[in-house]
Amino acid sequence: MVQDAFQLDPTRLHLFGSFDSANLVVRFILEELEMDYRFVEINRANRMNRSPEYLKLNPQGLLPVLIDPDQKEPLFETAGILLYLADKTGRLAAQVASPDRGRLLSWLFFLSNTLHADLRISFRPERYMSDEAGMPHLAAALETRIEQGFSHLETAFQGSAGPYMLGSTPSLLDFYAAACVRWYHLYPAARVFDADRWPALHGMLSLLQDRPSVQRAIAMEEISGSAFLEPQRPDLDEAALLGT
Ligand SMILES: N[C@@H](CCC(=O)N[C@@H](CS)C(=O)NCC(=O)O)C(=O)O
Repeated sequence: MVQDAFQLDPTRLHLFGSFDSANLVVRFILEELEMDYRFVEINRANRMNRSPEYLKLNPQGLLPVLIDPDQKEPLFETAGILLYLADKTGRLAAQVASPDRGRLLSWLFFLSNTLHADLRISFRPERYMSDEAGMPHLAAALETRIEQGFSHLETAFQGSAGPYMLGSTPSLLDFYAAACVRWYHLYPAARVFDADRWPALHGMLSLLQDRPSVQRAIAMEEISGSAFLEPQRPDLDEAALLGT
């Protein structure tokens, strides 16, 4: 079974992921770019992401991984994969030159190493700290940081000609920010994204979730309901959620 997933077609892109996980962001981009690729499901419930075969692709055992026959090595880390796909196709970021290039890079790295990273700690704080008594303090600090993160994004959206982060058309940033909002709603427990507090971001999400690429991607990831604004918690085996 594990072996089959790693029998790759040497002529095609392969996206490794599990439904409704970080690979969703990469799927948005692949669909938006109308690229040909094969999705390889990695079942986290049976720890397939910790199998020796998968660890050869990403030593962290994290999803997503993208394999492109053009590259010597598998790509991991969501933001790196996104920028790679943009560069490969010349769209959704690659075409963004000075004077907007700095804005693109700053916010892409902010999404990756601050907002996504803080969300990830909030999903599974016990991976970062064993002191039960301190756990509520960590959770409260993360809530503050994540809310500040959305407020920083809101300010940036308000400073754009809009409705997207870089103007009238979506870029990598919008898809990545939208996925962060989805995760904020769903994990670790239901949270509400405050439309009054973050209106420009909310406006972008309502446009983005109707895009055909997003609709296709969520269907493929077996997501029902709206993608970003009123998402439904997936009906997953609890084990599959470990380490979301
Ligand atoms: N920094 C990584 C984080 C990816 C990540 O958090 N992946 C989760 C799925 S949403 C995962 O693979 N979890 C499995 C685990 O932690 O064992 C990235 O941006 O790609």
